[in-house]
Amino acid sequence: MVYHRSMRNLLLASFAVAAAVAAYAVETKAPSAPLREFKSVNIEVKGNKIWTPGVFIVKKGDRVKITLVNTAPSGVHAFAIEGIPGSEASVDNKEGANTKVVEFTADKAGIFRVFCPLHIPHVGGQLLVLE
Ligand SMILES: [Cu+2]
Repeated sequence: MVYHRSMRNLLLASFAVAAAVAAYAVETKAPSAPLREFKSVNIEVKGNKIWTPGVFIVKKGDRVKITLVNTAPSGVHAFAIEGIPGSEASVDNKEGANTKVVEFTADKAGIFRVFCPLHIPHVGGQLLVLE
C-alpha cells in the first residue's frame, strides 16, 4: 500500500513537472510576426502607369500581403520588388481577373525598388523595411 502511494506521488510529481515544462515552452514561444496588409491599384495618368500607393513601409520580420488591382486600360502590368522573392505578379486588367495577391516576409532591412518588370518606364515605388 505504501509502495502504491509513493508510486502515485511520483507519477503526480512527473505530471506536474511535465505541465510546468509545457507552460514554459508556450510562454517562451516567439510571438508570430505582424501581418502588414496593403492594397495597391495600377492606374494610368497621361500614359504613365502607376502602382498606387507605391511606397510600403514595414518592419524587419513582418509578414507582408499586398493585394494588387490593375485598372489601367493598357493591359497586363506586373509588380515586383527587387531582391524580394515572392513579390512578383503579373496582373491582367480584365474585369473579374484583375486582382492578384503577393505575400512574403520582409526578412532584411533596407530600401527595395518596386517596379513593373514588363514596362521599365513604369512609375516605380519603394519598399522600406525598417530595422
Ligand atoms: Cu506595367
